[in-house]
Amino acid sequence: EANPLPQDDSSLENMVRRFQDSMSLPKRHKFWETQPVGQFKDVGDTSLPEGPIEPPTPLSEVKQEPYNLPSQYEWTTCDMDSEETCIEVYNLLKNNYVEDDENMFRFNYSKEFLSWALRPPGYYKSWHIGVRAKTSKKLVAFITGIPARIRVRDEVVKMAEINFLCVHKKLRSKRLAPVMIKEVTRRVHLENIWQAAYTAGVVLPTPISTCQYWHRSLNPKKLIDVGFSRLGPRMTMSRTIKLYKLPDQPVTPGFRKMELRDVPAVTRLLRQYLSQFVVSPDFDENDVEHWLLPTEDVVDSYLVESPKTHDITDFCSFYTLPSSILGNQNYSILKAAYSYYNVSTKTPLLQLMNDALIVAKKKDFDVFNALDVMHNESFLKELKFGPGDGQLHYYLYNYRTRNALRASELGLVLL
Ligand code: MYA
Repeated sequence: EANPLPQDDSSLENMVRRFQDSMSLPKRHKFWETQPVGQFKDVGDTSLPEGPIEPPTPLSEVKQEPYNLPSQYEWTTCDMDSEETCIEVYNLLKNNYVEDDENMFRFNYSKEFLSWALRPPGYYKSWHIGVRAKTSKKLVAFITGIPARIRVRDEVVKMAEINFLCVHKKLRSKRLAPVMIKEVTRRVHLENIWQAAYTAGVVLPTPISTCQYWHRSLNPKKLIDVGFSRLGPRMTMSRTIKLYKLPDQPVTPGFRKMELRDVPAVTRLLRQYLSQFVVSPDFDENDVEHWLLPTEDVVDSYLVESPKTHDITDFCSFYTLPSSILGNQNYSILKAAYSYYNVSTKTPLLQLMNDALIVAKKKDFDVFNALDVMHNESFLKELKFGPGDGQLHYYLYNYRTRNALRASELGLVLL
């Protein structure tokens, strides 16, 4: 890569940035400052109303042609029904998607997971957007939206959930991401949808909430061997293994896997439960069937059916998201379960989640992860989860909330 001029470091802009960094002032965001999102300068301004930041424009005024890409690249709509395209997307993400701060692990979403995550009820193929190199046709960037109804307090808003933004490592810092975000925005607007929800590990203008991941070791020896966790002070390996030991079977009577016939009862239970949070999805039976009915190696759901009344009283779920382990001699994959939606009305949440840990362990997961959203704080410490480093920020596009929300006010989990 010939780049003869040391332009990047000496530019005035970068001097300003380094000065701002050193003063820990909020960073400038050349792109995000132009977008209808909460701006840092407005934080704490209680005179601004809650709700859309700008009104919808007439559909006839939405740009009809895609945004311009640098001339070597072209847009492609990724057909996730095609095994071949699915494999291309899978490989792009496997090699270029999110890593931890120390670059030891990288998300490795499976093809089956991507096909599930991107094809919920009412999905738009046009929102699965790729960028290819014109000459080689190689897929070099990706961004997706899926439709969702998201409730914010008493308003149910049609939104896009934006995910899987990825630019090939060799094409970073060339301002491709803003073009991709503008293009997905345009295609969402064409469907007469004007709001979006997304999460990111980076701070952008402006999080509606900031959460933390917690990790529960299921296979502590492997986690320590691969550098995911460390032996605690005054701990031996055998004491650590004993500390994280779990029973062989769930302990709650009536605890079983969710089935198709449970969809109506689970929908009622979940809708009732999620209504207490400030932000949550507005799930109907079709959504519950898609998002929560178990799919092998993608999503697992269990419920408690009362042995006496046969009522469905409690529910828990987790999704499967392995990470590649970068540069370890002995292991290449970390098998992680991520807590999804959990509802307790009769079984204490602590006991329900302990049963979830037990089934996850039986399914050979190495670690069980959970955010501190919803009521999760009530079980994290007691069930021996430890806080992770790094945070997850939640964002809304073109929708302002009065204040930032506490993580426990969020009833939404994005994949
Ligand atoms: S979060 C996961 C994001 N993906 C990764 O972290 C994978 C590894 N990283 C990469 O592939 C690249 O680093 C990416 C940036 C692609 C992330 N969300 O092209 P650039 C801003 C939003 O030179 P690159 C997820 O998928 C950055 O602040 N913006 O940078 C949710 C700067 O803008 P500004 C981000 O490093 C995505 C500009 O991009 C993110 O080559 C939600 C720099 O562009 C980020 N995660 O590429 C997207 N990272 O100057 C928003 C950087 O202003 C959706 N940036 O600071 C918005 C709603 C749209 C729909 C609306 C409908 C109404």
